[in-house]
Amino acid sequence: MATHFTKTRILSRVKANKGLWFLRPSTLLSNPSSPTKPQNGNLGRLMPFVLGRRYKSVEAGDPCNVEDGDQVLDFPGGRVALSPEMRFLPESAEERISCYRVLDDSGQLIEGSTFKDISKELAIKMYSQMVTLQVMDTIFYEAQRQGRISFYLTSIGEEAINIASAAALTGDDVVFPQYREPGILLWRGFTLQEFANQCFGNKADYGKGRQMPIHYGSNKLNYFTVSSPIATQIPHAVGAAYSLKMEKRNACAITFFGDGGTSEGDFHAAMNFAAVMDVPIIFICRNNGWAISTPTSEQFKSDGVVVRGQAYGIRSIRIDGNDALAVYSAVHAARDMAVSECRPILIEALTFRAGHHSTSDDSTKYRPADEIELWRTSRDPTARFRKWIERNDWWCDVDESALRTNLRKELLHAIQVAEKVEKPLLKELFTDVYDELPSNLSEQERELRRLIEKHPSDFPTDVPCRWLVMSASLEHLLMSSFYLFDSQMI
Ligand SMILES: Cc1ncc(C[n+]2csc(CCOP(=O)(O)OP(=O)(O)O)c2C)c(N)n1
Ligand SMILES: [Mg+2]
Repeated sequence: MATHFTKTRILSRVKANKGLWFLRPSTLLSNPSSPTKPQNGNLGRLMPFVLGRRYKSVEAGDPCNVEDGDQVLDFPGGRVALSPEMRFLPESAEERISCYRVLDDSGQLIEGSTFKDISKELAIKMYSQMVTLQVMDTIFYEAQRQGRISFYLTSIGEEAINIASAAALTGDDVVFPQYREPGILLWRGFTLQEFANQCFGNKADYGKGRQMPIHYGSNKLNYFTVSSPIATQIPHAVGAAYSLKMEKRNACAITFFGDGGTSEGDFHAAMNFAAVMDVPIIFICRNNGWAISTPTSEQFKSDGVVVRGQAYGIRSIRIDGNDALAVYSAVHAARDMAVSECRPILIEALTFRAGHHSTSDDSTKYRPADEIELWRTSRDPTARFRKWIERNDWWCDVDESALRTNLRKELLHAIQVAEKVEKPLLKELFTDVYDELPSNLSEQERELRRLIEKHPSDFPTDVPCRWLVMSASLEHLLMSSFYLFDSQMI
């Protein structure tokens, strides 16, 4: 059944049936900055803004495959070529999107690969920090097992994504992490002592001991504090990128998230906003195969995450996340495009979570041990990068053992110091959200103090907290002066 349309017939029929308006961009507002005549109150004031934005969206949709003589449907989203064929898009492309790689498994450069050159100094710094991350993970993990900290989460297997992406950014770029990216902080100069202070929740922790271990953050280093609810950082990053754009800063926002994070609505809203607002941002998805015990096959049916970029109108690439040179080169190029063209870029880095999800997880319960072993040994990103720097004669066994021995010593020292530092004041648990403490929080604070007093053995003894000893009736009498008294004491 062939149907023949003419451009005018189609347009007039749709107009008549749907009551829609089809306007060419030029007819919408030839000069978006010249306000239309106010018609009535608020609406009149809003008109220039609304029309100005609509004009842009029409512009954005213009296709490149419309040729002279084609039958075309002109609609507010742009011009589309018409087709007499009823053709559904297939649910997937015939071929999966390929993965950009520079180093093979044995650390040898793949012939013909394009990558950004790095100096010996930079390569050694990158390698040393990947090792630092490994040693840090081993020691903090052991500290958790010994009961010295309450929780920990390693980045084992994802050292290249952490360090090589950090190396490709500048310190002005604002980072919004998920939680498996402490390597960026490390690269920016967060000390082992600062990591230890946060994990031990002591007085020197910038979060004042109010967060679980690994929820690092640093104002100074442009690294937003880790937030437990998955994917909430992604729209925040887009907002920050928009503000960088408005302030015309020579920087971008960069946000990290896992494959699991892409199943949250926040991911989709953020991608769409970033594309429509043309903001300088890099989205890096660490597709490590698992969201705790949920495999990617239960997260999405699409060809991974990279294909979603195009659906939102975002330039995208899939890379080997265990190849430090590929990560460095791709993030470097992405940053250039994001900043100079003011546009979002999506990077899907394929990797594997080679450790348990966290200290609350045992991944051998839901995945084969030999698969974990394979990724931990022959596919380890740090070992691969070491092979490359050794081939260049930039590294040897003596350097390796000196580095690891020193790091171990430094970390053990940092832990010992962190453990001895006082805990933050109990009072701090309730501050920094409201200017003035609301009554429900004051009540919670009083209740907590009463509980600690009643059951001292159930609470840590190293939280400095002087008790307000008072009987219930006396407390009642003094209620009005309580806040003043309390805030001066503790
Ligand atoms: C909104 C929300 N839902 C569920 C959780 C529980 N949770 C914590 S981590 C996680 C898995 C996230 O997986 P992924 O994004 O792939 O990151 P990965 O751990 O693999 O690095 C889940 C479901 C949470 N923290 N927040
Ligand atoms: Mg994951």
